[in-house]
Amino acid sequence: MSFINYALKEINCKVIYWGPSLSGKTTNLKYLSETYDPKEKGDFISFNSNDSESLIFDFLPISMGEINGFKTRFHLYSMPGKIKYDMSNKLILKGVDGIVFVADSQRERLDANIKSMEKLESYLIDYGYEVDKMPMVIEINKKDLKNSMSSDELSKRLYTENLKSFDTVAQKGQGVYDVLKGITKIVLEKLKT
Ligand SMILES: Nc1nc2c(ncn2[C@@H]2O[C@H](COP(=O)(O)OP(=O)(O)O)[C@@H](O)[C@H]2O)c(=O)[nH]1
Ligand SMILES: [Mg+2]
Repeated sequence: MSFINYALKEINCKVIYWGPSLSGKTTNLKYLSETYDPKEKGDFISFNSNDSESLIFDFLPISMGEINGFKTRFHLYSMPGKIKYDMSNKLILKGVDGIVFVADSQRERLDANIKSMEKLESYLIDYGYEVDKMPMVIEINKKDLKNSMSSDELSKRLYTENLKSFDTVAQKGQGVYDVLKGITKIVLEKLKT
């Protein structure tokens, strides 16, 4: 749930990068943390699951300029994606304003993508969200690899043809900012209504 601080004139939104293990979620946040205007971002916090059993997500806070005199801040999170951390995967969705579904476009990861999407939907329903109304974009990552599926085919298999999708090579930063702009735009549009 976005948090509006009227005294400080700030809007805070929570965006989660969700997807199967190794799809490139951390790579997205890492790239943003390395390239975003240093004055407009906070510290990138990345918890490796080997180091810590309880804190296993990545976190990057960024500012995105002003809307109607309110400073907008986005708190970007990623989840680990491993079944082992199922409880934390679910908990991180609490209060979410927008989701970037990072799909691994390699054909052999199709099942993992589908399972991850099913999990996401069931958790959102558990929290009482209307899945259709949740701001969400699809990132089709690893487009540099030979066995990569087309965004059309993958979107069909994920039943997300109605959502905006972006082809990316997160490892090289390609498309990472398009995805960020895509999701923040939808989140802010929803906030206005
Ligand atoms: N070939 C290729 N590899 C990628 C791309 N994006 C990420 N990777 C690699 O995929 C692996 C998993 O990425 P990571 O961001 O840790 O995945 P996460 O589990 O979703 O956080 C790493 O070795 C990345 O370097 C990409 O666009 N193309
Ligand atoms: Mg990760």
